[in-house]
Amino acid sequence: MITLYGNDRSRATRNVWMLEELGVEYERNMVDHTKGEAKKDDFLKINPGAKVPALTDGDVVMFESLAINLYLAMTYGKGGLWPDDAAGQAACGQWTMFSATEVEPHTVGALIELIFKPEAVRDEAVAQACLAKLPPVLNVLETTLSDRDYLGGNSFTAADLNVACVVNSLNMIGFDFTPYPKMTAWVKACVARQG
Ligand SMILES: N[C@@H](CCC(=O)N[C@@H](CS)C(=O)NCC(=O)O)C(=O)O
Repeated sequence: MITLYGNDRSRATRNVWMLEELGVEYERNMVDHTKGEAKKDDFLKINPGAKVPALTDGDVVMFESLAINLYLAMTYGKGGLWPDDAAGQAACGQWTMFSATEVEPHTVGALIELIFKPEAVRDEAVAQACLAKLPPVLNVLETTLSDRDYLGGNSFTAADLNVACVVNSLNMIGFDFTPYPKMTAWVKACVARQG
């Protein structure tokens, strides 16, 4: 049985999205990182870094949300969310790394300063600096999606899920998506799959 650790106020939601796409059975352990539960000894055996999400699947023990999604796709989504061909698989790797290194540091940086931190200690200048990094990154998505419906080509794969879950988080701060019409249509279509 697969167990996903982390509650719905964490990045575990992106793993729930993947698990639901794949239609595999799983159970949740709602470790609440905001209450220090990720620092307890039992959880530290799963992620010594004391962060959620994490996942166990038999002998497989994993952390890092986007890598968990790649594992799930390549294990349970062959020929679908995990393409059969090397080029499609490499696209999943490429876009996942793009999401983790080029997009998420700036989205999370802005979210922390605009909504996650207590108001008294928020830093508007840091938030704006993060937001200022986004246009060239989002333009990569806009350009890519100008001649295709999905990042890897004609069908929805782990590449789309792993980027869309990060880009969509910008809706939490009322981000202006109008300069990116193709990307906006794509992210809406991806998110709508969650029902
Ligand atoms: N890169 C990691 C980030 C994990 C992360 O920062 N998780 C947050 C919740 S979404 C957490 O557990 N924070 C606890 C802490 O930083 O002490 C991933 O994508 O899984």
